[in-house]
Amino acid sequence: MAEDILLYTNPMSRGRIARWMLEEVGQPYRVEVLGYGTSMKSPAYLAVNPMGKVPAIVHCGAVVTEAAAICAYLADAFPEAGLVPEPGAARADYFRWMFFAAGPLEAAVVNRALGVDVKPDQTAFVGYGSFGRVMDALEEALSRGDYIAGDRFSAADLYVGSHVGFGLQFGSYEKRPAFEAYHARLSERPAFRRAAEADDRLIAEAKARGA
Ligand SMILES: N[C@@H](CCC(=O)N[C@@H](CS)C(=O)NCC(=O)O)C(=O)O
Repeated sequence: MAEDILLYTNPMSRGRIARWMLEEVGQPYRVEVLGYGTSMKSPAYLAVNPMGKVPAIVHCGAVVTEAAAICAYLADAFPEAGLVPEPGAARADYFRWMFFAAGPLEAAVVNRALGVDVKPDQTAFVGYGSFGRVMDALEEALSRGDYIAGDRFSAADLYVGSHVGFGLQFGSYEKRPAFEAYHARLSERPAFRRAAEADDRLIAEAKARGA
């Protein structure tokens, strides 16, 4: 059966993660680019994602929102792409670090960028504890091998690696050698390059139109 996948995105967004994942699974997909504050908040799109945020995908009628969920969903939907480790230690790390990145890691980085100050006596209550502890845990996990879950690239690398890449690009992560080496390794992937080129092309076209 021909797969029917639609990606709602904006080239300057976490939609870049979903596009990279689609390129990794190698299935054809269509793209609908949404504008911030405009089509992203239209009634038609709010019916897809009531958050009015990108990315979202629709696969054979099923809606998936949340970049991490999109990665996990596509990895499961297309097992032939080999992006989910077999059950066991690598699968445990796959779930562990994907959820870590979607929860504590993202919250710690965003809160820090927004100047939210977590006092030492509040760290037990805050899910990420402290920014420093999150960064140290991530660095330790990335120092164990080339990939975060077992000895092969998986959707967990794609998701965690996207956060590391954004963090290094926007200066919200320290340039620790383990982060830089990991990002350099992942960005050599042909699917990453294809996705980045497609999104960068959209950005250049919008710029040329004066949008
Ligand atoms: N938790 C969501 C976050 C999605 C998100 O915040 N997307 C931003 C772009 S990176 C967005 O659509 N912002 C538009 C808005 O909130 O109006 C995910 O991981 O997919």
